[in-house]
Amino acid sequence: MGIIALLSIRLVLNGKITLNLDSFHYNHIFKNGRYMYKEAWNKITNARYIVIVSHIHPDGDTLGSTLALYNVLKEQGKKVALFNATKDELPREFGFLDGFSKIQGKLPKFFDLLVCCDSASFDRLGVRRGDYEIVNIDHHKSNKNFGDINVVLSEASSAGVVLYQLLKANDIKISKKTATALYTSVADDTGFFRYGGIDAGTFKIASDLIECGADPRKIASEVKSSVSLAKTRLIAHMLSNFELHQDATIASIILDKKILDETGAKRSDTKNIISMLRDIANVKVALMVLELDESCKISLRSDGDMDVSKISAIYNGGGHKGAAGFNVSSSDSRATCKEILDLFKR
Ligand SMILES: [Mn+2]
Repeated sequence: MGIIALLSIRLVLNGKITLNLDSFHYNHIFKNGRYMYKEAWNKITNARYIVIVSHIHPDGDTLGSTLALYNVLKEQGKKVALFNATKDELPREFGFLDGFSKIQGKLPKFFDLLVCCDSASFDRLGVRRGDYEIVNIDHHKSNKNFGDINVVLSEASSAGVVLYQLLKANDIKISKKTATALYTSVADDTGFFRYGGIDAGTFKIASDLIECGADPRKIASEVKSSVSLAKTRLIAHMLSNFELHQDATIASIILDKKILDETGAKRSDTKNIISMLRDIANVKVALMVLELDESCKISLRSDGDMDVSKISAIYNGGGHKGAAGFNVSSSDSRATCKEILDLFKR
């Protein structure tokens, strides 16, 4: 054990992974180091039937990374299936990715390994525990390490970056299909290279993915230029009805069921539109309250100065410094909005 640990320390120091020196101990190395990359890949290679799961109400990061892994494993001749528990709400702008049409809303009866990407907790997967093992690939600081193997790099700007590191550490060739999915994951989770821990490493990875065949212009156009009319109407509603608070440093919008009905927008159409309010000059934090059947879904975005994941943590939600989300078990969207706004007064 000692020798392996020492070897891992050396490999990690020589590698590109940044370690937090405060937590420089066994567990950290075994969770985040190269040793873990090998372990994770062995587990995947030795599995007989793998189900790759994206999180509920998926975004470009979870879809891009799971589809990238799907393509890699297909190319290796593995038996593999794709699952999403909210299949009816898949955002269609990612439909150009290879494997997208193979995503199923039903789990296969028997499988021995579940691999998930971009899911901070098990309940985000929408599946039941069963007789299978889990490889958890993620970049959320709040990740609960619920897998049998957890490849969690909290400094990574997207789950796509973590999967990229995992593939590279295991000398896996990245095909054009895989590169396209990985680039989409990285681009989407950084708002097309604008926020969320982007650094030189992110650009190096993007550059390598372009060399592997990803077409940045085509991907940007597929993801960014396919907004439905319903979503456009929802955005129009948001832009004419948002409210400002605290010297116009906080912007909020409530989306009730009525407005979703009127515009014809689906829940997936509300994804990320809140960032438009955060982008208003002077606004530091944007808040969206989405009314659901018996709860409200809260989305927070900040310009980077304020850590909105701290608010999210109060409600057991997850997220990052600049983007976080959680549910509040009240269907009163107005009262909920006020309750969250009050938290910023402290
Ligand atoms: Mn992500």
